[in-house]
Amino acid sequence: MKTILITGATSGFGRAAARRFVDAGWRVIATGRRAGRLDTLAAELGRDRVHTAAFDIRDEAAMHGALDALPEDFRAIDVLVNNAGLALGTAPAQRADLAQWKQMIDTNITALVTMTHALLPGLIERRGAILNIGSVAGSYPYTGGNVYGGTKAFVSQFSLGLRSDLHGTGVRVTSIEPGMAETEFTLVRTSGDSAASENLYKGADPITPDDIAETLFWVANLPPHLNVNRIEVMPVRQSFAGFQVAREG
Ligand code: NDP
Ligand code: 8X3
Repeated sequence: MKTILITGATSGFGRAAARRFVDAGWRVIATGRRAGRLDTLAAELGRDRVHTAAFDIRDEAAMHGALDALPEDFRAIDVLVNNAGLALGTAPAQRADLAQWKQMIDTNITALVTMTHALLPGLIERRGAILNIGSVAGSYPYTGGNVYGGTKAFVSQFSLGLRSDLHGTGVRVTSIEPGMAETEFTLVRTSGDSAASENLYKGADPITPDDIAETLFWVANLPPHLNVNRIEVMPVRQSFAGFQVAREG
């Protein structure tokens, strides 16, 4: 039986992935800050199959404490899904809140590399896999995307760098880069504006959490000689807009 650690499993992609992997017989370590949500998930999926660890992923000591406290059955982690992350705010850089920028960097970058660093020795031992959740925002700029897009560009490039460093170890690394997906992402980004969230997704046929769970499951179950470096996936109804020009006068 294989074991997967999924960060940010209280909602959205992470929670759907926890369900998908348990459904297929995997053990899941589910993390996030909302202990109540994690407990509900473990009750739903079975406590023998789901170990939960509630901590703020920006808290390095709490992260190490949770990893040190893993029960024997959950210690041999085969796959790490670095999913916990967020966007905060949509204001242009000149009006952005610096605290929000730092929170995105601390969560989407610093915590992601800290978790990766902690699990790398075991992943190398087991010839495991690292699946990082990037975003189309890391490749295509949009106004108000500033630091969020920057953090996801980091995820994409860090994933490639890991591939290079891990050459010969058998460890696989994939950056999965979704476009618009209906999760709690926009609620979080807008500090709880449910109308903004509903309006964004209305009529757009967005990506669903299950779509990304299925993508993660496919990548994690590929034959061991294959590495998917990067997957970019968007709703059919989302595409690209052009450049903008600030004209004189
Ligand atoms: P959700 O808001 O639904 O889920 C985010 C998850 O991240 C939650 O489980 C949340 O848990 C966790 N998280 C956030 N901050 C922390 C923290 N400080 N400590 C621990 N856990 C944290 O959004 P998504 O499912 O959409 O987001 C998952 C990933 O997908 C993110 O990295 C996001 O950037 C990325 N993404 C999302 C897209 C979208 O359109 N939805 C598109 C492309 C990428 P809790 O709040 O309980 O701590
Ligand atoms: C989330 C996708 O386009 O809202 O990463 O930035 S987008």
